[in-house]
Amino acid sequence: MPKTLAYKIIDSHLLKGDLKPGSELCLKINQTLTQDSTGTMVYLQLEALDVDHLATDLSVAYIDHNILQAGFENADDHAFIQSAAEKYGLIFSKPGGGICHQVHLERFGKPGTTLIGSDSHTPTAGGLGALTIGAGGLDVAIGMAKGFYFLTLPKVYQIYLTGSLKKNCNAKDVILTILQKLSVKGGVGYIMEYTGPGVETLSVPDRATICNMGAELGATTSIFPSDHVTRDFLRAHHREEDFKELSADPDAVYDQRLDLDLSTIEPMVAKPHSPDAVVPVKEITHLPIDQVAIGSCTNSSYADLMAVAKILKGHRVHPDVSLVISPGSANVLKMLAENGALATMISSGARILESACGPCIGMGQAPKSKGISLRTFNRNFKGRSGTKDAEIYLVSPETAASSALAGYLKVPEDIEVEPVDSFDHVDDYFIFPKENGRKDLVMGPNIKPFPLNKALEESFCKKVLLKVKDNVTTDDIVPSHAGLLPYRSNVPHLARYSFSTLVDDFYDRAKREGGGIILAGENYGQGSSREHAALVPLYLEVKAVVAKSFARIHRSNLINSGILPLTFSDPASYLLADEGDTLFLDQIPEGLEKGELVIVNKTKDLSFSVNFSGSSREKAILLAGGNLNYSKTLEV
Ligand code: MIC
Ligand code: SF4
Repeated sequence: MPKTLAYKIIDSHLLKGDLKPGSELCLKINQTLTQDSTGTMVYLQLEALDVDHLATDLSVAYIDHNILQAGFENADDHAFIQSAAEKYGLIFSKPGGGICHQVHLERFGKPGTTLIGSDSHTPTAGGLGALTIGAGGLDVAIGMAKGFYFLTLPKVYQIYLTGSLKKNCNAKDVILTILQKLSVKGGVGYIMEYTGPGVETLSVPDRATICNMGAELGATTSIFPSDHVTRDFLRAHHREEDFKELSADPDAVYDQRLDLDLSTIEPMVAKPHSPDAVVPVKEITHLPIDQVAIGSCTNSSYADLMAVAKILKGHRVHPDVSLVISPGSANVLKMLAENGALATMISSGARILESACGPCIGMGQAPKSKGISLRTFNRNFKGRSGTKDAEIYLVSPETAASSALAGYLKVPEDIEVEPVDSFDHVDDYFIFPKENGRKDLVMGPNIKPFPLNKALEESFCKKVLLKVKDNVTTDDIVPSHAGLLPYRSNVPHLARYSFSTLVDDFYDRAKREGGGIILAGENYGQGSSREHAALVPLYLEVKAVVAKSFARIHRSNLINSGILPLTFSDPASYLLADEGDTLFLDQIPEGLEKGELVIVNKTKDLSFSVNFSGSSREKAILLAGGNLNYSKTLEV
């Protein structure tokens, strides 16, 4: 039977299950990555799993998110993760080494392998022909401990590329165009697989940019074939031995198809506050801007930043604009320093930041009140920049740099960057595992134990604490910015800010009512993989979230925490309960088994049915009160 590339890799890593869309599989995992804002929880959970060695071929712990050290908290977390890396035999990438996805692409991603990471943009390395999936922290801890990962087999969406990009376009304009066509829900339940003659016109970093923002489509992952372009990239990074040619069978059958002629694409921009609010730049050109931020795991490669340097060369940033640039890796920064591009950026008046996530996660550079900021990043959710009333627009590095000079949103001129056939190889930020690692973990006072659930109850009667609309993000559930990120290892502190982008008093409501239920619309929990968006509700005794639909990673995180993710059997039932209503759920274990439960709304004196459409493993996890206890004894 002819196969898609995604299914070929899945098939070669299958430990359990069948290649049937919608069925649950167990996959062998070759690599894992973590970053620091989710990593503290991952290593606390790994410790709780009580293992003495890792089951993966390679695992890397990156420090790239919580970089500002305004107090001891972030530094404590870094020291903790470093000690865990040493204890368990992981590669540790020190702060300054770069953004996990960019560094992983340059140094470790391998065609044909599987990678899970505690970050939703882990699919970036799909640009190398690897199957790379963002997962909740506990799933990554289990991946390291046991070498497997459970996945509901997605369908495969073929994106058939023809033509080649115009000289003023970037791969960012491709994925923005796809987001415009398909929306932030368009990839839900799919792997996006890129095929067609247009593929070979895109470099590996271009492909990585496209795969990176597949996360914004809601896709499980995105993947490109591994071809001569991949070989050249790996050779330039001095690891040609990692190359393996891979593609779909010519007559592979896909579940959906989108045709895209790259030569018709033009510079695009995502308007506030969603990555799919996309229009061509030319439609809103002359929008005055206050800030331009270039970098992030989407657009911080050497080629992206060289294009920026070329545009800036000999010009000065507009007096009313603050231009900040964060190179994706120490490697990229060193090359820019050596070839003079860094000097060009400085001469234009740019502010150069550390190689890290930086402003993308609100770690500094919050715009001014009502500020308009153009960013080469992947998310523009309200408040994520650190300024609640700021307006964030997502663009390519070329559009960003041209606009920084003009002072307003501008269609960039044509630009060409010469390819590089040999990249630097900066090893100085890695600490490689030693034979006899340390035995203890370094835990500062900011590291608090994570909450654990109890076995599932027979029934409960709880109030609706909050009712929200469609597309609520994990940035809403647990906001992240420079003030809160230092508390990622301190769930009780984070809990105080839960849902604060939407309401002022969620914490008080939850404390007053002794927990409760959340009602939601479509795509609840889109965005970041942060499992804090489940751990905080667990800490606040949220028992169930009833939604029209869930985003994949957040749904798994809820199950891992023992919180019921239920869907309305009839979406219209969303109207049958309101904030403050008392809901009664009875015979819950039986209902889970059947896949259907009845909710009695005692306040309104009516009832409606909800579904749980999980696997038997997921039901067992919920019954056990979460995945940690369930997994301790599990072998495949
Ligand atoms: C993000 O871009 O939202 C993050 C920060 O990288 C998250 C992880 C986190 O919340 O720590 C992600 O995308 O998973
Ligand atoms: Fe970091 Fe931003 Fe990428 Fe998340 S999206 S990993 S915060 S650069």
